[in-house]
Amino acid sequence: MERTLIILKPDAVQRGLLGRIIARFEDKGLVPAGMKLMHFSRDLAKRLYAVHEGKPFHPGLIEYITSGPVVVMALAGPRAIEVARKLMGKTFGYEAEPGTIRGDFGLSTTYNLVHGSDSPENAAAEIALFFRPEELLKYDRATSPWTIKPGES
Ligand code: 3AN
Repeated sequence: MERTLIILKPDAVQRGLLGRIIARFEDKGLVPAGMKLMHFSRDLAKRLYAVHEGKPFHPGLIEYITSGPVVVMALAGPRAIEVARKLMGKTFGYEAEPGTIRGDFGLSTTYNLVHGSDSPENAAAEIALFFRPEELLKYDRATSPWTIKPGES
């Protein structure tokens, strides 16, 4: 089963949207494999956003992601990376389609509520930044056979 790394950013925590955002992923059938509440150091934030180093928005992005607690989750499911990004919607709230997390809850260029890995390579690297292998749980939810037909890929 594919895994993706999701971060509920400081605005999601401060606005009390954690439950509503996590529900979107749960409703879709993605299953939490790991979850923690953290306050990123600047060093950790820079490692997460190393690919954006040098871009004009990079300093603001580091400021934002270190400005308060965040929730970090590894989610598992078929095509979890693509599915999670569809649920999140386009990067900026004002462009994101209604029905998506960013489309329903955000309007900002900076405060865009969630992060989701964008490729299998980045998902593996990002998950390893936050979780030791033994912190990632493999289990079936009671409803799993009705979310994904057994044997289906
Ligand atoms: P996404 O989160 O939709 O994958 P990316 O990978 O293009 O978006 O950008 C990573 C993060 O960088 C975004 N989540 C957003 O917080 C920030 N970002 C990207 N472009 C801008 C921008 N022009 N102004 C401010 N922040 C930006």
